[in-house]
Amino acid sequence: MKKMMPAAFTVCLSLFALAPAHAQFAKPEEAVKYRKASFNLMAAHFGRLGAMASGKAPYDAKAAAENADLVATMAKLPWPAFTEGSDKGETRAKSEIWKDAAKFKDASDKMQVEIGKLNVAAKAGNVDALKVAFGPTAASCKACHDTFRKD
Ligand code: ASC
Repeated sequence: MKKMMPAAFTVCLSLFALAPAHAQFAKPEEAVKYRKASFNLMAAHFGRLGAMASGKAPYDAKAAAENADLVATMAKLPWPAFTEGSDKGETRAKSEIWKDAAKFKDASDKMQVEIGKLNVAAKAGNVDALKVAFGPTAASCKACHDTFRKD
């Protein structure tokens, strides 16, 4: 099948894969919508883990593993959607994100590291492991919000 793929089509595919992130969004509003969607889904699944970690919901090992996987997947998505010009409109993103891009990247990397640990902990099959990992992960979310999000 691969051999039969016309060269031009292969070139097109490679260009698409290498396209800069901003090319994925036709308009700044679309980038804003996309990143909000990923953050909202992340928060929904993170919240379910939080409910288990705090004892507000019964611990369910399978649900913990599934929710942590979803959080880890969602955590990869928002970053390319902080495109140039998408600091305007219906967004709580502060201009510091663009002014201090290295610091923002650092904060988002830290959060993804914590989420990686949370994902491992959520698969340990006991609520204590989840509790240990949940706090530092929530703190890494908050650290970014405190600096880079309005309100
Ligand atoms: C959540 C959620 C966040 C983080 C943050 C942690 O459940 O929606 O944005 O935790 O509040 O401080």
